[in-house]
Amino acid sequence: MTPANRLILANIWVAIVAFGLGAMMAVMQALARAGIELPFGTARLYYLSVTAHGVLEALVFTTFFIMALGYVVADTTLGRIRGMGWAWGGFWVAVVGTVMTTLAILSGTSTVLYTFYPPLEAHPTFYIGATLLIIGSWVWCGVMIGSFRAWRAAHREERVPLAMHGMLTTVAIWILATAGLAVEVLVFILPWSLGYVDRIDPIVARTYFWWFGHPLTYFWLLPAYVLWYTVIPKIAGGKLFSDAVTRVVFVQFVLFSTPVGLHHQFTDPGISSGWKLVHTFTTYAIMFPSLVTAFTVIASLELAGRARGGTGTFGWIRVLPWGDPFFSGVALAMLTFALGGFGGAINAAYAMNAMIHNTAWIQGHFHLTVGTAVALTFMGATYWLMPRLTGRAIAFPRVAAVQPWLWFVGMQCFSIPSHIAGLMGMPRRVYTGEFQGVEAAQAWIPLVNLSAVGGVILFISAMLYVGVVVGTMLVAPRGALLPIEYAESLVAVAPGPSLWDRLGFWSAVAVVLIVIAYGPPLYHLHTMTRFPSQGFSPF
Ligand code: HAS
Ligand code: CU
Repeated sequence: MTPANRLILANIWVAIVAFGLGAMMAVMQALARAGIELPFGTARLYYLSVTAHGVLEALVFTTFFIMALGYVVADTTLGRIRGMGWAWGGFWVAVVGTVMTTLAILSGTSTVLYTFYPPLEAHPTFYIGATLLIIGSWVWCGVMIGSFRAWRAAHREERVPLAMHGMLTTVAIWILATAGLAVEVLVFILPWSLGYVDRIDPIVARTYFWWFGHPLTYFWLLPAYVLWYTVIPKIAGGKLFSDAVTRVVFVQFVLFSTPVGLHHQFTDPGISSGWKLVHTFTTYAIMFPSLVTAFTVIASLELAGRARGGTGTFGWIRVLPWGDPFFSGVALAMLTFALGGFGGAINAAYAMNAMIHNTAWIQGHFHLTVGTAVALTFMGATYWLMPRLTGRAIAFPRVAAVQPWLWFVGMQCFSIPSHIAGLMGMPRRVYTGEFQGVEAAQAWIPLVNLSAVGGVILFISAMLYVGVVVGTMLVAPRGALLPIEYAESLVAVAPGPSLWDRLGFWSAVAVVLIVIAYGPPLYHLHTMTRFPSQGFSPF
């Protein structure tokens, strides 16, 4: 095995272990919510489990998988990864951080959910561990940029390969996003958690959190988009519709996804409605590149379907390689994202947000987006990567072929009732099966039960995924390595670098936009009379 593949697999393994543990937590939650008596069915364990699930899936699984994908793309498009020593160093720092945070959660001292909003207070090791995970990911950013710069020095006249362009925009978004998190954790949370100051300002902390938290969702999404644009057309037997459009789309994500975050705080006091409106505009702007993506990926799939002999208005869809778990995983992820994106447009509207904020709708929304558009793409990508990294064919191919469909069915079963229950007023993050017999809540119960059925289907799908991957490593014989190939563009690619390749420049523009979007509301918050709070650890 090549040194690069060893590094990539190490990252994938951490991702999969986190995913499997997180999935076990999730099924307990779904059953507890459905009122099924479990020996561990106490509020204390419920919230501990929600915290572990959110952190392991949304922060650990995603980050390690994205680092792995980044290395795959750098290695295959640039020819090599520069700074392998750094890459391993960053990996171990991130692993140590993950273990620290996970142990802090499992010890019951850090039940603060994945958003860790103060004044909920965790054990300091929770925050220190999370900081190490982020530092590890910054090293990954450095290795990605270093590998690119070394390649650029030798290829001055060439355009950066498209998949790498997408990955570099992901890196740019991550650096810009984590700057907000660094302020929140280093300036506010750590001194408070370590006892140097005894109070913390919840709104100020949340505002820095969402500076990070919103672009975080695009840090998750863009690596999935890299696969949708640059690999899936190839797998489906066609071409990417347009390389040029794709480059512009990725740059738009850098510009529009970073000066946004207040749409998570529409109901928070201390931030003026004018600045909330500014963030509403940027939120709608960020839908634009996804709408272009919808057009481009469907056009690319149609090209593939027609190349495979499909005819008629919809005949090309039927002939696509639905039996290939990478393809079906991604296609089902895309279909689910169409629904999740529609919900996002509702969240983003100030008035409609008031109906769904802090309701079960939100968990419905993000399980369609990060939980399926992203996670199901990554699961499918694992089936694509394993034979290409290890030379082993996927074990249990029939199980692998069914697994994405189960995820899709389970997720619709989980998320659609959550959306409906949210519209009916059911709060998110509330632990109770019967809602203390409250009259208005009785109508939610069948929906919660249906969600729990979805949760069980998702759990089965998750275990099949882990089973196939572990089985592949244990029982599948080693053969020749399959190549990692990227799709060609239908529209010819312009030869030399253009303005759209100048990611340093676009990142600088994004910094200006962040200063405009966050400078005045933060200045206002910091200069108002503040009422900081002491910490709370309810469990
Ligand atoms: Fe969101 C809350 C608005 C996208 C994740 N979001 C969340 C939270 C998470 C999250 C985790 O404005 C909860 C945070 C918490 O715990 O409090 N979201 C949006 C908008 C979009 C959006 C406007 N969200 C995402 C993505 C996420 C994600 C992506 C993760 C990866 N979201 C919000 C708002 C809130 C929010 C408010 C706060 C709510 C509140 O009150 O708390 C847009 O980016 C969506 C654009 C997407 C589209 C869909 C394009 C469709 C495509 C597929 C086409 C292909 C097809 C395949 C159909 C316009 C690209 C065809 C297949 C064949 C085989 C032919
Ligand atoms: Cu957001």
